[in-house]
Amino acid sequence: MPANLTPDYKAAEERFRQATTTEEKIEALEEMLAVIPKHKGTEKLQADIKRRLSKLRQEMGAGKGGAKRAAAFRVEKEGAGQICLVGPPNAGKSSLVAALTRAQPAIGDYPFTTHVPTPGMMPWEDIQIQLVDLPPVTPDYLEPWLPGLLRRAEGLFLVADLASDDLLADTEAVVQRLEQARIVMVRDLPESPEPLMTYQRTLLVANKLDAPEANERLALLHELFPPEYHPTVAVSVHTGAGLETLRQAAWELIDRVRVYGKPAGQKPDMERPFALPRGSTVEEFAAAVHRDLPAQLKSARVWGPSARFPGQTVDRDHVLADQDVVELHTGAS
Ligand SMILES: Nc1nc2c(ncn2[C@@H]2O[C@H](COP(=O)(O)OP(=O)(O)O)[C@@H](O)[C@H]2O)c(=O)[nH]1
Ligand SMILES: [Mg+2]
Repeated sequence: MPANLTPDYKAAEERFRQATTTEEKIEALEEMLAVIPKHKGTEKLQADIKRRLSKLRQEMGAGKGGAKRAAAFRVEKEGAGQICLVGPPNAGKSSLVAALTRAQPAIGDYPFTTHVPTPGMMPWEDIQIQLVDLPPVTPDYLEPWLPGLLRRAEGLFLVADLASDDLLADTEAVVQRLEQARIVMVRDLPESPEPLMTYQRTLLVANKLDAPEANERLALLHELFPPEYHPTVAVSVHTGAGLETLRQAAWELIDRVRVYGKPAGQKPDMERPFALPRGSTVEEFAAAVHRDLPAQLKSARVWGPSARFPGQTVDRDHVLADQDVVELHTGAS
């Protein structure tokens, strides 16, 4: 079976080849393992990556508690998608995560309050989106584990501080620092990406709209980051302004569709939608339900936006739309 390795995988593999430190190598291998298509054709390769990873982790761990340290910085993905919050110190990243989720990251007037990634789940309609609060990024401060987390996210919030006179310089510094780490914040993923670069869809979140002169600063921000290239949502955690718009924008940022499963002859399960990348097919939905399903799939029926009429019979290449209901038929049913 062909391995069908994706551009993401190849970029991570290239980073691995060029890595000079053990930490960089581990980060690249973890990324390779995270994005490698999981099927029979790649099983050997997966095992090989795991072997190399555990060897490097052992090297790191010798005397330094490296493995344990690394685990503290990993975030188990949950929900429909993961958004990481990056920004300068004090912009309100932790306040945003606290306001939008039930997580309670430390909030402080002093910078560098947050030292480890702190995830929380943000409800939106019938799904949840994972937000990850992170330490700040400045020209001379970037946690070594942070770029790896950003690469694996489904999207980023770049949080800017409308109460700060250093708004433009601080925000631009984050963009620059991440580009040095080969992460480019974009509105849309490029059609011909540069090798070695990771592109992340990013929403500029301008916080503290309640602050004096916030509107003037927002206008300046728009000049440096024109909204047509940098989608922007202005919010205030303190007054709640813009937070509903932000939830909606977060859903659009992760670029997923919700698909509801329907067992043959039964009502659809409207409680727990599957969230799949936009453009996913019936076959990919089947794989998300169970890894063995695509092989057994005979036909499928679709109700909802992508169906020409309710209950249309479609083949496995049919592209699904948000809020489709899908009934999968296997050999047995
Ligand atoms: N005026 C105002 N202050 C805010 C707002 N959101 C957060 N803050 C304050 O900004 C400071 C830094 O917040 P924090 O969430 O710790 O920022 P972080 O360093 O980006 O995580 C705290 O004193 C917050 O109370 C807001 O919407 N308006
Ligand atoms: Mg914080």
